[in-house]
Amino acid sequence: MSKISVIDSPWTQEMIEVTSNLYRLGWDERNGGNVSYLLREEEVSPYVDLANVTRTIAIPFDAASLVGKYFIVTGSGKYFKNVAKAPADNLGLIRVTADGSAVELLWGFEDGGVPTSELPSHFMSHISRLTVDPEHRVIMHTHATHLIAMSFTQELDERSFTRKIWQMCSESLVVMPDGIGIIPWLVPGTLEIGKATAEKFKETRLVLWPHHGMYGSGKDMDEVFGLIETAEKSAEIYTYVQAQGGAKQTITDSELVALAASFQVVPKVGYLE
Ligand code: 2HA
Ligand code: ZN
Repeated sequence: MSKISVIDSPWTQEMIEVTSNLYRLGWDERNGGNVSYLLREEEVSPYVDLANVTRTIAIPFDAASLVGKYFIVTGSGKYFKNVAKAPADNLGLIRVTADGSAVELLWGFEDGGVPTSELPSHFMSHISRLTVDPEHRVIMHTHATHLIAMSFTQELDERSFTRKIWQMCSESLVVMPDGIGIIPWLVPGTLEIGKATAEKFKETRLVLWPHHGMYGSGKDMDEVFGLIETAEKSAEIYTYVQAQGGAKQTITDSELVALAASFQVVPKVGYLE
């Protein structure tokens, strides 16, 4: 029985849309950035033959707690710029093998590609977020320009960095009451950076990789994109404020407390006076 084209699936369309938007915003130069999206079998089965594995690709860590799970992911070395015009080369639909040591390719990477070099960070982060949020589905990494710039000029202290982001947009605290986690600078693509990122994701949905980019997580594409673009917007405003000579006034802590109460969010404990 022939299936409907994978490219017409809502989840492929969401991947095309989000990678195109991230590129359009100037955050994902060259092969920068990567996205992985956890899919349910019933979302996948109308589009692909689940028994037809085109390749099996070993992964360098134990993904035992993701056995049998399906993800659509961006490819290693692939450019977000090109996803919309060639989705079947730049994206891949994978399933974790029964022993958690590899992934089976069910669709995509047609020019021989493999999943993102950041698959360890993505998989460890999915595992971490699923333990705190059963609805969790998306991990997104992007080189958001102003957040990266702030990682050079500001202290890499989670509380002080988060407070600056909260102060620059009235919506920031409402969107990200859990704040921004920060890991040390680490070599991308390694298990070490994956472990550090996943550990931070137990407490927050945003993790900054200093001098590199942002990781976001959430239950759907809009939530994660919205988190990252709100943090990045605040970082952009921060940049302009500094360029204009620094803030003469800001949103005060008591105003932030009132904001949180009004929108019924709980700011990370200890972050406001
Ligand atoms: O995939 O952004 O962190 C390219 C990257 C690595
Ligand atoms: Zn990166």
